[in-house]
Amino acid sequence: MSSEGYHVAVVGATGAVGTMMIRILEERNFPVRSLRLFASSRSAGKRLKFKDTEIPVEELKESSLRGVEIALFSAGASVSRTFGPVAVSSGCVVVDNSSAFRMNPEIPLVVPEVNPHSLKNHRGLISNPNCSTIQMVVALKPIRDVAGIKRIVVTTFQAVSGTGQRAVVELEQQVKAWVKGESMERSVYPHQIAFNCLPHIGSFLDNGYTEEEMKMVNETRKIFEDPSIAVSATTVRVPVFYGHSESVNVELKSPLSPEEARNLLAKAEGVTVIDDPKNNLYPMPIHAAGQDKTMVGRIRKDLSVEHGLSMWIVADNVRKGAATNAVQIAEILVRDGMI
Ligand code: NAP
Ligand code: 3JN
Repeated sequence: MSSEGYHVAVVGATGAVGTMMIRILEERNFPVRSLRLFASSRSAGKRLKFKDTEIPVEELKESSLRGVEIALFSAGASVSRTFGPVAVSSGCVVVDNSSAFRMNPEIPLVVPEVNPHSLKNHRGLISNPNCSTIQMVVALKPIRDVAGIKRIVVTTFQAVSGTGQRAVVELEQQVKAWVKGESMERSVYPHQIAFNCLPHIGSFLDNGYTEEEMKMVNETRKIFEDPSIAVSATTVRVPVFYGHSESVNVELKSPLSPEEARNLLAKAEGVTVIDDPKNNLYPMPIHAAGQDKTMVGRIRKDLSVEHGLSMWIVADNVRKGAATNAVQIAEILVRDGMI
């Protein structure tokens, strides 16, 4: 690095995650020497704000990332597959938000509060997990360290921002149409999302689960480096703009009381405990939206198994679930001289 910082790029800069990446680089004062912004040809020439400058968006091409030292990708898996390895071969380190490389055993899948050690010996490409996985493993890590985990049963309640900017607009327009008594248009989801819940995120697979559900299963095992953990996931889209919520039941290897879990979580990196149900205090997406902590509450004994806990986990899916996690990874690379 020069004393003035790094040559950084954001790929997918005009999207829900990309625009948040730009904001998080600024908020966290990441050492940026230059920032280049890439998207599709549709957005070329558009200008986006970073600090007190306006940066033009460029169309992503094969040679675009030459001279870039760190690139944060969030333009979908096919863009990552096409342009990620090319960028790496020109000396760039890529932190990729897509599912393209997550399950590749050679590529680290990283949540800084959970497995930063896996960044050691990276080969230029690093994967950011799925948002639903990130918030769950941040909350379960301190519990797993003390009591071990046999099995996780999770149901998610995922905000529309997880689908991208078009879905945020679709929910907004359906709500406005409902208020005016007009019929609702839909193009992003297979059904109306306003005032509804869709147990359907990603495509359905032959085993009856969705892609999002199987991402949670496989990524959790990889991050915890334990293929024996049983994970059962049901992922549901709900009419919330920002903030994914999760109901999690965890079967432990050894006993841990709700009180002990609460104390562990209160000290854990990246976690805020909000757990005073008698005073109506528990995490909600309206609390989590706009900040970076994973919030945990409703911590109680799971009465259906010998060593079980139930809890409710909420985080901002676009920040901690995607953009902040990626920038935190880049910060570790810089801090530990891995770039
Ligand atoms: P979005 O709002 O739809 O934005 C998509 C972005 O990708 C836009 O900037 C778009 O540019 C750009 N893009 C599309 N095709 C491109 C191409 N051929 N070349 C260059 N750029 C292209 O979606 P999003 O919510 O930000 O999500 C983007 C991706 O991030 C997802 O597909 C997923 O892989 C990943 N993601 C990860 C998580 C996570 O859980 N970690 C969460 C959400 C998303 P234009 O504006 O020019 O079309
Ligand atoms: O739906 C959500 O809440 C999260 C969506 C993530 C997502 C959306 C489209 C494509 C992903 C992802 O990060 O797994 C992908 C993908 O990269 O496959």
